[in-house]
Amino acid sequence: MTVEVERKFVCDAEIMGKLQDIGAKCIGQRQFRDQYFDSPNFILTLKDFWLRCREGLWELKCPAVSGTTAGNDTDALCTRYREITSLPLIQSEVSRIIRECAAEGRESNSSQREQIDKVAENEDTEICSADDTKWLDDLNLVCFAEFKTERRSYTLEREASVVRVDLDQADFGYCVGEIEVLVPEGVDMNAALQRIAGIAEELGLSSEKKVNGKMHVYLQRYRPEHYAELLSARIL
Ligand code: V4E
Repeated sequence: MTVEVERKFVCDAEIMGKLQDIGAKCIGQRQFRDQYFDSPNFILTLKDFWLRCREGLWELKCPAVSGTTAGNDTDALCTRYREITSLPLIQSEVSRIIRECAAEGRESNSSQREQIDKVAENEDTEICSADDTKWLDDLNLVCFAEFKTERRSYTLEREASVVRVDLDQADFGYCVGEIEVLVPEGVDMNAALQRIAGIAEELGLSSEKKVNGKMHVYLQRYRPEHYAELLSARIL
């Protein structure tokens, strides 16, 4: 499994030129549609788990422990998520999180009770294939966000490792850039954080504050109730 260490940045009109200037290689452009799923009472996202289907491929981003010693500025601008891409693993992890939430006994209202009962009824549900969405129904998961992204991707080589830069344009009118390094799980993340900070400096990016991702803006605009809950839980 890998951990994605990532820093988002605001894209300006000069960014493509700057990438070229620092030796970035454009590796292509593609469009994809993302759908994100959660329970109606936001069990997954309130625990910072993000379940996504991108063009038929499933991924669960799970919060990763920082693995760094100091909470410095470089740290604060980056996110770290462990990525699970095997569907059976995703299904068992999601099912575990929902059951754990039930066991914590925080489900007091009737819609939350229904959610737990539904999961309990389906505890023996067989693992299904990628195009079979029965498991979503069984776990009472619904799509809460759907959007398309046009992505232009670049790679940069620094000290024998690859840094990736993506420039994303979402169909709801938001553009964002990402500097990303993939680290094998268990490996120290400091080198990745330093590498990202180095590229950000080469690109002349301001290092003042964290930049919002596509989901942040999407929820703020289209799912204000969900957004407010995530803000008060300090997930966003
Ligand atoms: C992890 C996360 C979300 C899931 C979407 O993650 P993101 O990397 O922003 O999307 P994308 O399209 O670039 O995925 P990739 O192609 O890299 O797999 S939505 C919200 N989060 C949490 C989060 C956060 N709290 N803060 C920031 C700056 N980003 C994400």
